[in-house]
Amino acid sequence: MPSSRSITQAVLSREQGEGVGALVRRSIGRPELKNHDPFLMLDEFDVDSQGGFPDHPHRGFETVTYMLEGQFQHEDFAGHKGTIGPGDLQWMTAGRGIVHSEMPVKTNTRAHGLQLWVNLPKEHKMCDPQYQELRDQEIKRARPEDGIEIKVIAGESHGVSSQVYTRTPTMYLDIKMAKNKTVVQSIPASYTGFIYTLTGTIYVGERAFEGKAHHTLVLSEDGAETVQISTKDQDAHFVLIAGQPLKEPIVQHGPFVMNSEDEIYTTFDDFQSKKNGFERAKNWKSTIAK
Ligand code: FJE
Ligand code: FE
Repeated sequence: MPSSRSITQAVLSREQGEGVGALVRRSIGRPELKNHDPFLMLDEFDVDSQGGFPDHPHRGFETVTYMLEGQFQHEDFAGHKGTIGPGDLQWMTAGRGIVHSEMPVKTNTRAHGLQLWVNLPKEHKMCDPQYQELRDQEIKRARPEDGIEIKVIAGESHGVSSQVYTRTPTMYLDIKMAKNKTVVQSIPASYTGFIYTLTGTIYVGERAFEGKAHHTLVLSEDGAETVQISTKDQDAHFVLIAGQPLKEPIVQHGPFVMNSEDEIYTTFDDFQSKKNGFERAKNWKSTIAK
């Protein structure tokens, strides 16, 4: 068995329109990278003050919003409301139902960040909605050596553990590396995973697979329990995301992700009739969407 995972697929994400006047680079969820169990979607979003994601529902999974630059506001049908800024995290378990609005704060800086959709196992799909919110300073860092900073958003790195509770076992690391550095990160053998590169170029695995910015680099599933990542002549910034595959049927209709067609029909009915978790959607309109 190799000691480091290698890269089995590399896909560039170009900007595409999404939501209302928003741009995203879609990683997981694009045609070449459908349902990377347990992950459903990863978007690198870049939204100006004109765009956003006005009132929309979710059921059956979690949305994890991690800001890189600028400010984003959110408001849901239960009155939960707030603003997240650079480095802040919102881990939202939609469970049986959330209706909310996600809009940039109207300033001159773009709102830039990542939104990951983590699927929920069957027994958690209809759980109570939950928010886990961490400010930048509350997210723990591992510094295995000078020039390597790892923000532990979920899971564990170099003895540092995240306080986020994951119903689907998930590792989510934000890694910044100076040039000419090498890091070796442990990953549970059973996890599937990928790297999404934000800036710079990295080299992954024993064969030093080259990954440039805005690429999804899919990790091999060969039982190796580490991944080795190096930089050469450039600093780099990327996220490493891995998780335990659920191996359950996935039936997705937009923002509803269940295990069968039947459950999706029930979900449409629940949403239309405002029941089984969507009660508060009755006559609700967010105050932050235009
Ligand atoms: C969407 C359903 C959705 N990418 N990146 C359908 F939930 C969404 C949606 C998002 C989204 C939100 C943020 Cl803050 C960041 C995102 C999709 O809200 F766009 C469609 N079409
Ligand atoms: Fe949403």
